[in-house]
Parts: sequence; C-alpha cells; structure tokens
Amino acid sequence: MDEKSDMGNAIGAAAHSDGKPGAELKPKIAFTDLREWIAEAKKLGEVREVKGLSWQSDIGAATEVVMHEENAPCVIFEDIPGTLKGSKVLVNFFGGERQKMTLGFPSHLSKLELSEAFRVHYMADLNRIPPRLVNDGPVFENAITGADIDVTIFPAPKWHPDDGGRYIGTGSFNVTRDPDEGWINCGTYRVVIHDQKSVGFYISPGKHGRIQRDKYQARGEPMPVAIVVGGDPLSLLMGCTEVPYGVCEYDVVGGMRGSPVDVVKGRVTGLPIPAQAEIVLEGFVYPGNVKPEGPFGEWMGYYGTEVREEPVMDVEAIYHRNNPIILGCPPLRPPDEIARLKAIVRSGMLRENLTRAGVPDVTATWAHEVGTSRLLLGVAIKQRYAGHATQAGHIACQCHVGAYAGRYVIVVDDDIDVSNLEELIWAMLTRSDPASSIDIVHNAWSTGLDVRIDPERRAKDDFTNTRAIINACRPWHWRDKFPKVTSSSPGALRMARAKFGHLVS
Ligand SMILES: Cc1cc2nc3c(=O)[nH]c(=O)nc-3n(C[C@H](O)[C@H](O)[C@H](O)COP(=O)(O)O)c2cc1C
Ligand SMILES: [Mn+2]
Repeated sequence: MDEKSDMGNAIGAAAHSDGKPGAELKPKIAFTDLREWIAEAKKLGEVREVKGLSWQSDIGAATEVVMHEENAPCVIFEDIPGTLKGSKVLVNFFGGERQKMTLGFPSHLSKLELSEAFRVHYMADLNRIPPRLVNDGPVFENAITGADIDVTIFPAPKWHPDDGGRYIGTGSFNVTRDPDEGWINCGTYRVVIHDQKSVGFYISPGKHGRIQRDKYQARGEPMPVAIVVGGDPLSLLMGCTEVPYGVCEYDVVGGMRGSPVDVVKGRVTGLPIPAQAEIVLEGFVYPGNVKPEGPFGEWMGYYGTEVREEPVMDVEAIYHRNNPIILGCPPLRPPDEIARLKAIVRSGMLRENLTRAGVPDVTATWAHEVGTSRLLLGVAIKQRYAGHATQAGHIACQCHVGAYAGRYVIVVDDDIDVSNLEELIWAMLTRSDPASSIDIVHNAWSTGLDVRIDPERRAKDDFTNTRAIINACRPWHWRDKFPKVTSSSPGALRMARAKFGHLVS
C-alpha cells in the first residue's frame, strides 16, 4: 500500500479538517523514557514544577484542577513531605502540544487529524519490533530486597478524597506472562499500596492480564508480576489500549518508535522490564491471597466498585532510578486527561477495527471524551447500501475497541464531524426516529466499574450491560428526499471564515 496516498486520503476524509494534506507527515518519536520525554515537554514550555505539596490531599486536589484543562501544562510535584528524598510525581502528560509530541507528530494537527495520523502511521500495519534484552540499566540503580522492602517510601498520592488507599499505580502497567502460551502482556490496572510489602490490583473480567491471572489460579500456581510505575508515556498509552490478544505491548511500542524497547530481566521473576523505568515492583500473586481493595474514583466519574476482595501481590524486589518519578494518571469525572488520551488512540483504532471487519467507507470515528471514550462512539459513513449503517453500528459496538463497557453508538452520514459533540447530537436529534432507529443489544461485555449495572446483577458477578445503536443517517430509502442542511459545505465555510472571520475575533 502506498502509505503517502493513504495518509492523504485519510486526512482528506476527516470531516471539517483544516484541509492540511498530511501526506508529508513523517512521525518521529523523540524520547525513549520518561526523562527524555520531560526534556521534550520542557522545550515546548509545558512543564511546571511544584514543591512541598502533600500526598495526603494536595496533590490529588491540584491534579483535579490541572487534568480538566486540555491546555494545562504537565506538573511535576517535588519535595513531597515524608517520602523518599528526591522522589517525584508527574501528572497530566497528555495535554497541550504534548499530545502531538508524545505521538511524534507536528503541532498543526486537529484532534481528529492526530487520531487519523496515529491510525494510519502506527495501527494500520501494527508494525512490531520485539524488545531487546540488555544486561543492565538505570532501573537497577537502586535494588531493594528482603527486610528493606518498603513500598510506602514512594510519594503515591491519595488521588480522590474517598479512595480506600494510596494508589501507586495509575499511569503504570503490569507485566505478566501467559502460562500456557508464553506471550508477555503489559496492561494498565490500578495498583493500591496495602502495606510496606504488598500491593493489590483490580482487573476487570476479560482483560488480558485477568485472563492470564485466571489461568495461574486454575493451575494453583503463583503468578509472577512486574509493575512498572513510571515508564515512558508511550508505553503507558499502549498499556491502556486494546492491543490485540497475544500481542505484546512492548512490540507495538518498538514498532511505533522504529527501535526496540530495551529491557532487563527482573531478578526475581525473569520478566522483561524497561531498562530505563523509574520504579518497578516485582513479586508474585499467590493463589487465594486476597485483601479488601477499593473504593477508587474511576473513569465513569464515580467510586465505581465498593470494597471487594482482590488478589494481592507480595513484593519481593523494588528497583528504582535515583530520584524516581511516579507517572500519575488518575481517572476523574470526564472529560479529563484519560478521556483525551483514549479519545485520540481509541478513535483511530475504532476506525481500523471497523475497516478490518469489512465495513466499507467509514470516513471518521470518534470515541467521545464525555464518556471517557467508551460510553459514546460516533461513526461516520458514506452510505453505500441499505443496511450499511446497521452493520457499522453493530460492529462498532462489538469490535475489540467497542465491545467493553460501551453504552451508545451513533452512526451518521459523512457530512457530520463526529468529533464535534454538538454536531453529532444534532444529527441524532434531526435524522433519527426513536421508534425505528434504535437497536438494543443485551448481555454485552462490561465491568464492575459500570455504575448502571443494577445491584441484583452485581451480586451475581454479572457485569454485563445493554447497548443502544442509533442510526442517525438519512434513512437510506428516502435519503434523496431528506431536506438539505442550511449551513455551508466545509469548503465554503472555510472560505467564509477566511473572509469574514475578523467579524468574530
Ligand atoms: C489510568 C488507567 C487506569 C486503568 N485501570 C484499570 C483497572 O484498574 N482495571 C482494568 O481492568 N482496566 C483498567 N484500565 C483499562 C485498561 O488499561 C485497558 O482496558 C487495557 O486495554 C488493558 O490492557 P489489556 O488489554 O492488555 O488487558 C485503566 C486504564 C487507564 C488509562
Ligand atoms: Mn494486552
């Protein structure tokens, strides 16, 4: 495939894009670890350093303020009282121009174009480069074992006032190996500190780390785990993304960079850990070892689960760089930073999933920030045949990116900018008919974090939900009779803006 012309088409198809062709884009990811990423963010003038705030409440409160602002800087909290000297917490990496820098693209792209560029350059071929095993790395600058192990020295904040503990893992990922198939998974799951020598994590059913954990449990064997707290931001982005089953997220990150991730072998588990990670906790989840976990402020904007018994990891080694940095990414009421980063990544993957499933002429997709990029998906198609919109909607609702914890899918014609929430809803309000345009899907894959699952189902550990697929395209059989829209075409609008824009500025 000619990558350049494909890129041109993809950007050209982005509804209401500013017309920049994009064909000349050559992505270049300019960092391999969190420190190099910080140096790049400083060049953009988007880093603030704040000293002396408490992990108990200040950092969480400041983070809430910062993460709700799309163009707020990234903030590094330093000199946090009562914690390891020199340790820090970094929040809000995915905002401002840093979004494009992190993905290796220039700054003129709109969010829809950035998502498209991500899809075309990285996801379409899913180029993979396996990690490179090296003997040593900065992560081993400090290795703590035995009686000295104490996870509580790190400045893990209490992110939300009613959290049931200090969550050291939010912008982290868990490295695990499938006991049957041997492949390595890197998945982002929240990690709470139980005490000096143990942590716990919550994984929703069906996630790769959960499938692997269930296999260890069924065998009655301990599961080796390495938790990377403070990897490079790209690894976090892939750790929290629907990378296909059986594919290691390190390989995808290597493919995006064009060079392998350097890993060292964990000394206790043998698992591959990034040689330049900030902090790594290594240990085992022994079968049957559980402790109460939660509540935690979750991505729907609620304390999603009540306190439940969840598996515990006994920490057998801690490695950290000098002056280690926790990469924090706590969920807040959306739209927030997680919504932003997932919208860019998941919207591109949704279009890719649809196209690969054989849906023709998908012109744009958007996984909306207001639903943390899960609860509301917009799909624009150029309608080609009766049933096309139904096909697009049902597949969007059940493909890998859409299947988990969705709620509403709206399918619209290609004149709608699906990334514009008001425009999407306007199309739904004017082109759909509640009695005939909505399909309901029952018993779909969801999670204990879905706050609309009723207590009866919840008590039975039934975390399924229902979905609405709203066909908001002009009805196929009388589309030619549908009234014309009053606003100008995107091209005419662009010209009008150039000519008359001064009237509103
Ligand atoms: C900050 C953050 C925290 C997350 N926490 C959890 C979690 O606690 N449990 C969970 O199942 N998924 C969580 N997710 C979502 C998963 O990371 C995501 O579904 C990912 O695809 C999982 O990786 P896997 O597909 O390899 O299992 C979180 C995502 C982010 C961005
Ligand atoms: Mn995975």
